[in-house]
Amino acid sequence: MKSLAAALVLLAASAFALPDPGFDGKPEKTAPVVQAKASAAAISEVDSRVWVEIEAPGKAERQTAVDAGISIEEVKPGMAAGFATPQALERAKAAGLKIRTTVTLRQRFGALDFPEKDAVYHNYKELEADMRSLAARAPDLVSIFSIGKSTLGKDLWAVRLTRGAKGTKPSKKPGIVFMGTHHAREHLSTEVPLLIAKHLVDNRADMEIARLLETRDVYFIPMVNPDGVEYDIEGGKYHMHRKNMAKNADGSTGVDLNRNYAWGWGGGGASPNPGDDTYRGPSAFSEPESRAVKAFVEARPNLKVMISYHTFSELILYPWGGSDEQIPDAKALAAFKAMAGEMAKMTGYTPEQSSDLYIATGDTCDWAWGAKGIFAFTFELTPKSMWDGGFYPGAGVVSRVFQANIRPALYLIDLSDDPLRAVKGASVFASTPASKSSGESTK
Ligand code: 0X9
Ligand code: ZN
Repeated sequence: MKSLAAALVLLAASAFALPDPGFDGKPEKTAPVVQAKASAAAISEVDSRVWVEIEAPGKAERQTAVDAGISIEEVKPGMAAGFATPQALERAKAAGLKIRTTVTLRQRFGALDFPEKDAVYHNYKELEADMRSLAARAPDLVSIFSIGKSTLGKDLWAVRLTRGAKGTKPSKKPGIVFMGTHHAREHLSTEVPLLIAKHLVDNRADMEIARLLETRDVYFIPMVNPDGVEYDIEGGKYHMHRKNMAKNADGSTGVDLNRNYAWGWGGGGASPNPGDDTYRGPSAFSEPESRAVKAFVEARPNLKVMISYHTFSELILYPWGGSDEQIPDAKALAAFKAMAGEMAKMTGYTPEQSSDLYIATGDTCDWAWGAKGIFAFTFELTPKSMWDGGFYPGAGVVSRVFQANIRPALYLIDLSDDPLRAVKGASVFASTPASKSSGESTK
């Protein structure tokens, strides 16, 4: 394993990376993302969480760690690592886990700093501005609307791309939704859906993309947790913040939105302790952000596919995540596996059932599949490990990660009319398409 010093050198080196050009070769944006605010510097100084590495020869130890309230972020042979409050660390020790190392967040991430080097990433205002300019560029195709308000009252913006329907007007075309940043510090998960939307608009004259925009109803909600995102970059330094900005009864901040959905809510891998990073909230859908996603989905029975982007680890995950059982519908399971396998070939990511990583209840995709029958995938984007930049891999990766993820996006948009087609390889975007995609629903 690399030393901490080596990793910090690596992270510091990424500070000098130039802003990455967009997919069209033009710089996406040049403005610094945040202005420094004096008050915020102190906040990360009082953050008592630690980065902890535990001995974890197998899933049992990972599960014990998750159940103790540690948010596991990295899995390697023999070990797992992640964030823990002092209380979660004590619970993990009491449960018999062997702790290899702990470091404070300031020790581990103190060298990181947001502004200039990562200016390519979008803060909330910049995201909204880019969405509006996208809509202005192709008003016949693009509309934006708010799906609801965040805990602190920000609009949760959605972009819709389709021909012949605007805003919230219903459509009978098969639908798909791409979402980002349920978890605040996973900023790359906002960039990827935004760049996919831009790609579709800028390449709308391409025959296959024109067909998709004609026959599919495509939604993007790139920032599900804007309060958390803004807090994470406040003051020009990263705060390693995962949750939303809810004020909890015990005075702590935040609910893990990816534990707050009503499928298996309250079960394993989702902490009942408000201070933990994986706090599930006081009840299922207690949070305005997850409630807004629920309402958005329920208003659109045409939605057949969902991607919830996260970082990091380079994984493509499919339900269940809350249980080791396989989903009972054998045909659907075959389609999930075919799609995940195909997209793994396109990206080099690893396909697996979510719970193979660890069991965690109340996640978005379990609910989308379990309650709504939507083929829902969690993508854990780049990098592969904490040592490659973790949540903050720098501006240099944005374009490359988008490039790796555009084909899976086109593939899923294509298959959204009938995801079961995946088992036959029936998409023009598959690596070995069985036949030319008809673009027609087989349902
Ligand atoms: O723990 C999560 O919410 C996801 N990983 S992250 O590092 N982005 O926080 C993974 C969710 C996978 N789902 C389940 N295992 N249920
Ligand atoms: Zn995440």
